[in-house]
Amino acid sequence: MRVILAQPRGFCAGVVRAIDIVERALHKHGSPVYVRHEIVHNKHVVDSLKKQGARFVEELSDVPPGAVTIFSAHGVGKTVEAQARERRLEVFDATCPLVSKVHKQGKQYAAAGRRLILIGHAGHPEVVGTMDQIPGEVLLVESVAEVGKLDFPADTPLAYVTQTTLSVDDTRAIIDALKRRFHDLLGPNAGDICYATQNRQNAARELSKQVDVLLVVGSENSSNARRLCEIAKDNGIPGYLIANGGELQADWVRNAAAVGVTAGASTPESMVQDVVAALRKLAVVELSVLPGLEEKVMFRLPPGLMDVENSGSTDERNRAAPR
Ligand code: 0JX
Ligand code: SF4
Repeated sequence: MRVILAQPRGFCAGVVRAIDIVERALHKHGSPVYVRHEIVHNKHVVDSLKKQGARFVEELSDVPPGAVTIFSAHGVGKTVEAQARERRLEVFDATCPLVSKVHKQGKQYAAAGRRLILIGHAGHPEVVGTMDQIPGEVLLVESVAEVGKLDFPADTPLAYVTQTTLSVDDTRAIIDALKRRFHDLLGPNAGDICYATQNRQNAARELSKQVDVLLVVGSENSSNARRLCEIAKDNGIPGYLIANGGELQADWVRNAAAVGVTAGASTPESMVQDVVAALRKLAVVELSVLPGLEEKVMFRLPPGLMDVENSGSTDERNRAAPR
């Protein structure tokens, strides 16, 4: 069986930074540190940080007053920021700088008097945070069909921002539909879909042309990982989202001459290798990596943690990853 790994795959710069923040905060302050929401949407990452002393909560009311608290990579709204101040929490903000950039852009459009549209998935923590960062009403649009339901005049001054982990193709279709209906519309051309999301989707699309089935390693609640699975299906091959090698079903790959493997931005490389190991139990594997982009993006840590050592065990940074 030929097994081809996508490149790039797995951890993005925002995820590396977010995990780094939790581990450095633990090193600086000791256990426990509290993390609001899963730091990234990956069970293996969360479990590893729990073992190191992180405590995960959904609401700040579950954090003792004054405790060290970290906001997840997906960002938070104004309401959560205010709660943190009220409880005098010592906050380290692991919001990805590319998510913060969307918040800033949305605020600028709102300040210029434009009605704001957010293209994204309802209920996703990034969407909840972004909607609550932008003053005034923000209209959420999830599909082309929903563009048709917006009931304001064609010349209304509008602007849009987008969730960072959407499907590039779906988002382009929604933006085109908005442009067809409204004449005074501002927004970034391809939306705010981040470099990592775009690169992983491009690589998955390329890989899907060369394999019979695509395995996407990632958690169910990871938006960007789910989008990678959709790409397989859009290219006419089956795509399966699996958390690790234990979830692989022999049936999926039994008749496949070539199996593609990729991973969401929050998936550790060790889980990709776990899936490869599971494939090796089913067949003799010839492993290769699809030539692709090498990402060099890195984000700066918050000031209070820059000089702190990281002795954490989640720190894989894809160092051992085959390229
Ligand atoms: O569910 P998402 O894809 O937005 O997040 P995940 O899987 O935690 O990926 C990394 C964080 C992305 C924030 O933009
Ligand atoms: Fe940041 Fe993009 Fe990674 Fe999200 S997927 S954490 S926006 S780099």
